[in-house]
Amino acid sequence: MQALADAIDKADHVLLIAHVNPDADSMGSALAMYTYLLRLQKKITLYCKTEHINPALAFLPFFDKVKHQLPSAYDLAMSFDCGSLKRLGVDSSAPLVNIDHHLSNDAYGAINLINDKAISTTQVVYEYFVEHNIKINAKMATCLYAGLIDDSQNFSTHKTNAQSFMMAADLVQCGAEHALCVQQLFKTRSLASIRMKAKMLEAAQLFCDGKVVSTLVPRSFFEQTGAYEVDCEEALHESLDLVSVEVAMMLRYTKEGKIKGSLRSKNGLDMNALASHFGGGGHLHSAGFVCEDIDLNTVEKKIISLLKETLAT
Ligand SMILES: [Mn+2]
Repeated sequence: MQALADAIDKADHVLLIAHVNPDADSMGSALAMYTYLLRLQKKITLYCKTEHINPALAFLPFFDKVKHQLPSAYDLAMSFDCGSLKRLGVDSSAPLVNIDHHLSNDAYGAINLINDKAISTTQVVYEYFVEHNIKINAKMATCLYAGLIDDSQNFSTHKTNAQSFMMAADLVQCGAEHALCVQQLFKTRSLASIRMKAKMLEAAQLFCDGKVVSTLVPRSFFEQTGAYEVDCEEALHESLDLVSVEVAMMLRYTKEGKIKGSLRSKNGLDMNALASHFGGGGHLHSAGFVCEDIDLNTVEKKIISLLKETLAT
């Protein structure tokens, strides 16, 4: 990707953007790039619109450098793990490099480094580093590894392949802190998150002969538990593990009163296509959307009727 190398070379001040409600993949890929750009002695701002970032990510090197305000000037911007421009939460005033692995990514950047076969955006960044003979130090390795294990749910998703394990081995060799990443991302939880999970599993309902599980999350769940948005993920993933279930969905209200839908599937059912009915997108087995001026039950009904058609064919 010579275009990106040239753009970095020319830039003085680079703005790195993690998506709203960032996960380990978005933050990890942005922080790996941050660490690399420090080496090049560039001026860098790492921006994320979300002010209350999941504290589980605080172990990532240079996490304390994240800013929630844009600098007045910068001459190159890069987005990480943002499938659409909306997810950035910002309009870039400089040429934008779009680094991502979402199937639905519409190449909104001036430069697009997109590989929808990649298991994580950190894989895309890793391959860029390897291709350009950029030495991966221990800090970069930990950031890249965090995105790899988080997006692959510890090497358990369908995208996991030989390459994922080779990348993991190489990163650990480069000094990635495997134990720390596992501890922070999978073995550390708040009481609030466990309470959220309990509420969600209790609220889950089956549809379509048990092939679809749906969980509606009102704002009161957040108020009663003190959980973060990201704390909803675990119950969603667990509900997909139910023996009869092929699709798991979660619909929740955001702080702004919009509806955020999350769709997960097994057996190859296309969630990217389903999410596109609501202006969203993502990956084949994992997608999402945001909509407004409608209530949770109406959205749920619409999705169930779309799924009924899909499951019947
Ligand atoms: Mn990702």
